[in-house]
Amino acid sequence: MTNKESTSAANVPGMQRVRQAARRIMARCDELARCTDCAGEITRLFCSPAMESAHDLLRGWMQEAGLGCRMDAAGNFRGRHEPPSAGGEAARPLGVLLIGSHLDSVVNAGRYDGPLGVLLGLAVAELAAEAQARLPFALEVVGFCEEEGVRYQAPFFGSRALAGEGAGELLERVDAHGVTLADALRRFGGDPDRLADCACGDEEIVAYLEPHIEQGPVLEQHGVPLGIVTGAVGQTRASLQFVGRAGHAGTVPMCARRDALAGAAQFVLELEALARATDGLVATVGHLEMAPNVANVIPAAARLRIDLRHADDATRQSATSQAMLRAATIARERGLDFEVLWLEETGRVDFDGTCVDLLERSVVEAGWQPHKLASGAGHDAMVMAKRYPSAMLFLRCAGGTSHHPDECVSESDVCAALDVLWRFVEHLARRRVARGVPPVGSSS
Ligand code: HGY
Ligand code: MN
Ligand code: MN
Repeated sequence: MTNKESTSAANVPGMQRVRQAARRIMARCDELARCTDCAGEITRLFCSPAMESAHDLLRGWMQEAGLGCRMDAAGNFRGRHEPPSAGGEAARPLGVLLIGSHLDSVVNAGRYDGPLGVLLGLAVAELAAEAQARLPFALEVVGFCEEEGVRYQAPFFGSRALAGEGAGELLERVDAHGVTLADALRRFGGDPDRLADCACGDEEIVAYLEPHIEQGPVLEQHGVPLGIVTGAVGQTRASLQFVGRAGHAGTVPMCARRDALAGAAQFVLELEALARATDGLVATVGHLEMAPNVANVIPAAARLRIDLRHADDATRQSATSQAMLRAATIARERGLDFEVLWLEETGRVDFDGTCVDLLERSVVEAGWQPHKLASGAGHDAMVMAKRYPSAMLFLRCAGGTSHHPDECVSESDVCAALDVLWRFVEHLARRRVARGVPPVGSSS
C-alpha cells in the first residue's frame, strides 16, 4: 500500500530531507553492525568491546548533530538536543522527550533490532536541530545498554536504571567468565554505585517513544509499513537445573540411571505441550547446558532457561506454576534433584492512550493506513511505561524475521517512520503549548 499525498499541513521537514535521513539511518545500521564481539556475525554484549565501538560511532554522529552526549552510570549512551529559544541560544526547556531503544543484541543477531530505534531517534533530533524547531521540550536520544540480557540474564538493566528501579542482586550476577555485572560495568566506565543518577531527577519526562521493528509478520500480512503498538505481553524467565548422577554409558543399566538430560528433555517436551494447549501462550527453552557433556558419560546435570509469555498475566503465572509442578514431579520420578532460579518477570503493559492516539493521528496524516497491535516481544518501553507516558512505533520487517542475520527493513519504511515520528513530535509540542507550556524562550 502506498501512502496517499500527505493530508496534513503539519510543518514536517521536506520529504527530501526525510528521505536523505532514512538513507543515512540504513547506512549507520550497517556501520553499527560491524561493532561485534564475534567476527562474521552480529553479537554485541553488555559492556563489551563491541559496545564501546558502538558508543564511539554514536558519539561522533551525535556531536556532528550538536547533541551533548554522555554514557550514564548504567552504561546507557545518551544524546541531548536543547531546542533554541527566541534569541537563538539554547535555553533550558521544560521537560524532555526520550526517543530510543537498545544497543545490545542477541547472539548472531540482525542489524535492526535496537539500533534502528536509536538511529531514528537521532534522526528526529537532527531534523529538529536543522529546522531550528522551537520545541517546548528537549529531545534525548537513548541507546540502552542491556535489553536482551544475554551476558547476565538481566534484561532491561539499562531502562530499569533510567526508570529509577535500581539493580539489586543483578549487580552480583556473574557472566560465563565469572565477571560480576558490577565489575564489568566499572571496567566499562560505568558506576554501579551511582545507578540512581541515571534517572531524570526532577525534570519532567514528557514521554518515552521507542521505534522498533515488529519482529513478527502482522504488518507485512496487512500490507502496511507501520504499526501503532498498544502494549506488550508479560514475560517470565527462569533457569531450571536437574541434577542426577554421572556414570559409565556402557555399564550402567537403564533402570539404574539418574540421567539429568533425559529428565530435562521430558520437561521441555511437556512445556511445549502445555503451550500448544494454552491459547495465546508461548514457551521457549532457548538455552541448555549439560555436564560433563561427554558422549560416553551419563549426564549428571542439565541446566535450561525458560521464557514464557502471554497477554494475560494470570494465565502466564498459572502456566508457569503448572510447568514448575511438572518439573518437580519429573525430577522426583527420575530420582533427580531439581531447583529453579527466577531470572525475570515483567507484567503485561498497556502504552499511554494519548501517545497512542497522537501516533495514530500522525500515521493517518502521513497518508498510511493505521494498524494497531500488541507486542509479543519485550522492549525497554515496557519498563519505561511503568513510570512515564510511553509508546512504540513498529516498522514492518521482512517475513517477520528477527533475532536472525536475515532481519531486514526497507529504506522506504524507515522514511515513513521518520515522517510519522516527526509529526508525533509536532503534535506533542502543540499539545504542550495548548496546555500552557510555552515553547522555549517565548515571553510568558
Ligand atoms: O526477547 C525479547 O522479546 C526481546 O527481543 N528482548
Ligand atoms: Mn531482541
Ligand atoms: Mn529489541
